[in-house]
Amino acid sequence: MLNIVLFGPPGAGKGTQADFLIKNYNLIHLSTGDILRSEIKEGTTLGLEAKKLMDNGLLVPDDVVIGMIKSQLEKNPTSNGFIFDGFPRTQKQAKELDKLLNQKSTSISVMLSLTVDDQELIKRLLKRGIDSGRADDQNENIITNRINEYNIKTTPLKDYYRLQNKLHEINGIGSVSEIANKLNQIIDNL
Ligand code: B4P
Repeated sequence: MLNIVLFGPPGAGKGTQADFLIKNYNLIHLSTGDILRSEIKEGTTLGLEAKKLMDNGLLVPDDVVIGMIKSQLEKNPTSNGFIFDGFPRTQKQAKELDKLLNQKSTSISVMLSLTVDDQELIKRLLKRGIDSGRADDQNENIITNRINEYNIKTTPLKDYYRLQNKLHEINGIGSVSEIANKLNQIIDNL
């Protein structure tokens, strides 16, 4: 199985690149952000609780997102592999993901980490806020909170995967296709 952690700060291009990877490698795309947004749209209790945190740029509790990923893994027992987009975001999430994959006799193959400077991230997200109306992309203070959450709680995960020789860092500035080509090369050389 090919299991990819697609990593990077908000606005780095994770969702954008995931669209190419799922087609090229026939993988299942699991984006915790997308799952949470669909819970919000359906007005579930989980969605209503998550919305308060997401609208302020804060992370949703670990147990909530771990439960979501667990149920998606159970729903897809025969997949070629998964792209984890926006998950894990904390050490606890990373450890639980390892346990869940271990139960399926598999593991993370690679972490693809997109690096983009804060100024570019803010520019991209404010633009998406205008184009899509996404609540957490509309306000620079909320975007800054998301970047801070990433720097404090999520960046340490690079070390978690670096220690396992799974971390690959890629410059996330450039055309979408240039970046997609770089990701493909890394995967093809695994
Ligand atoms: P996510 O949905 O994961 O949102 P994101 O970090 O903004 O990344 P996304 O994938 O959508 O954007 P992309 O970089 O592709 O998370 C949203 C919220 O959900 C979090 O703040 C948190 O509250 C909650 N959450 C989600 N997962 C969680 C977890 N595991 N634990 C706890 N809480 C969790 O693209 C951004 C923009 O850049 C797009 O408009 C795109 O068109 C543009 N872009 C992409 N590539 C580009 C390029 N090369 N050049 C120029 N623009 C580009």
